[in-house]
Amino acid sequence: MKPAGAALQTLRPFLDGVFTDPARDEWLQVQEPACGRPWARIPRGSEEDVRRAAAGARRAFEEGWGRTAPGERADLLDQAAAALEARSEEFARCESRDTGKPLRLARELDIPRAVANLRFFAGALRHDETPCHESAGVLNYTSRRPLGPVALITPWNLPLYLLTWKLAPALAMGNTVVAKPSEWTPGTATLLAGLLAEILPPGVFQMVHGLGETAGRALVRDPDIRAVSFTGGTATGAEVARSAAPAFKKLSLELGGKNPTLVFADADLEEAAAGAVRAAFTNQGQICLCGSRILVEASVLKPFREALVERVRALRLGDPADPATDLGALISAEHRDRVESYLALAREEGGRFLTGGGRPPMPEPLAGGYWLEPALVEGLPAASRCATEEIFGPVASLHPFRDEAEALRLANGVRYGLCASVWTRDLDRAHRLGHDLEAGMVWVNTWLLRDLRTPFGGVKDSGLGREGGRWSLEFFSEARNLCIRYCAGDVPAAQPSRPT
Ligand code: TXE
Repeated sequence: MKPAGAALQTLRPFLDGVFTDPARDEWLQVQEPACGRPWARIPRGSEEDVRRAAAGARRAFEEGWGRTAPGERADLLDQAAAALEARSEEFARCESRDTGKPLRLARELDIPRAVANLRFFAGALRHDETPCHESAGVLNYTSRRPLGPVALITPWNLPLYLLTWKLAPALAMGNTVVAKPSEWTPGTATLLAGLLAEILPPGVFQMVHGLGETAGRALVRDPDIRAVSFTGGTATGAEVARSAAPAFKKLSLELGGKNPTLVFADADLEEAAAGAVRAAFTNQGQICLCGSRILVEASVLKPFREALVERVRALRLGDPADPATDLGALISAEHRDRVESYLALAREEGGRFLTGGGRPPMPEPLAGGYWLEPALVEGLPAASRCATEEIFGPVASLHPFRDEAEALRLANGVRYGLCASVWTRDLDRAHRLGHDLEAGMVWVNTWLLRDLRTPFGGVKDSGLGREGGRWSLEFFSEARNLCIRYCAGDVPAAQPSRPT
């Protein structure tokens, strides 16, 4: 942690291969959530910075990146993965300082996953195929073209993990990129820009800093931007969609969730309790996939509740750098206030706190950080605001159900539909629920077990589109068809007016 009064680092936009002064001399401070002290400043962000970034990305696209051989791009992504892996510890420390998350989590999840994203899409590109449809005397083949400059707008909860999740397929498919990391967590994106400066031609990766309402909004609207991949809140996603619509930009929106964890009496209850606690509280509950509603079959409510409470109480909050720490700080004072306003509302809505929900006393220098004890609440009506709205913090509610039909009704009874996790030993039930749950992803007897080849995304208000594996490659490219009619010996030429 930086001692009080130490000079702030200045993080600048990365444009055309170099860190550049912003157009306006207006700055925001970036705080270290674990202690509340500022450690850096970033530009507030302006339309001028965004214009420059997008125009540079357009130039780099036209000057050749869009026409490089796929094998060459795959090699560059592999180089980026190796360079990032070699500096994993530095990136993990930066991520932990910037987000308040445990260093152990950054070391074990965020940074290895960022490396895997780059490596995975290098491989996916090498093995990519496009279809060819043949009929008598006619050949239709599909080619994929890059879109041009694309915008990647990312949140503060998994900063490098989510940026590289979008960046790798975007570059793989031959697009150039303008990234806007969250104003709360600009650290690792800035480190990545420095790293990519050694690997990519200037302009292929551009990065602007700043607020959503300045830099983010201008980026979505910029005329050179052909697609927007956004991860963030549902309300912001709706605004991004409105801004992108008039120019028919391609859109991928990964938004919020209020995900259910369903625990049936036939499950291994110890494993289910461990899984439910991990799903609810990893990263302080600040992951769109977090299981913030725990639905449990009434016949096992009592022992399951006890197992849950014991596990939640055993979670250790503390210095993010301490390897024994399970939970770090929330991202900001404002965010903690918002989460606490939900805790107050939970009491009004009839919730009973089984554990947590207070501000823990922390020793110096952590006393000024944004700490909150993980909270488990029961007794909330299923339709209450706390049981249906995304809180995005260390808060989970517990709800009993009588049978599978009621479990399904409760699980589907919110406007979100990102993911669900089902704990049961009954294979028929697992398949039935996998089919009927309104969610983009269903896990059975696990949570957040990812295979990067699989589609990722939500239904209902959790988003639009899918990323992952070939879905990412499709999003970041335009499929085009070429139809060739030819005379093949005695085979009659196909009649163009009659579809095959
Ligand atoms: O996210 P925002 P915030 C949810 C969660 C959280 C709430 C708000 O419920 O409490 O969203 O968080 C940029 N045009 N999630 O305010 O505002 C912004 O600068 C273009 C769920 O941090 O959605 C940042 O880079 N861009 C989520 C990014 O959008 C705009 C993760 C996300 O910010 C913009 C984070 C605009 N008008 C929060 N306004 C998840 N799905 O994982 C903001 N931005």
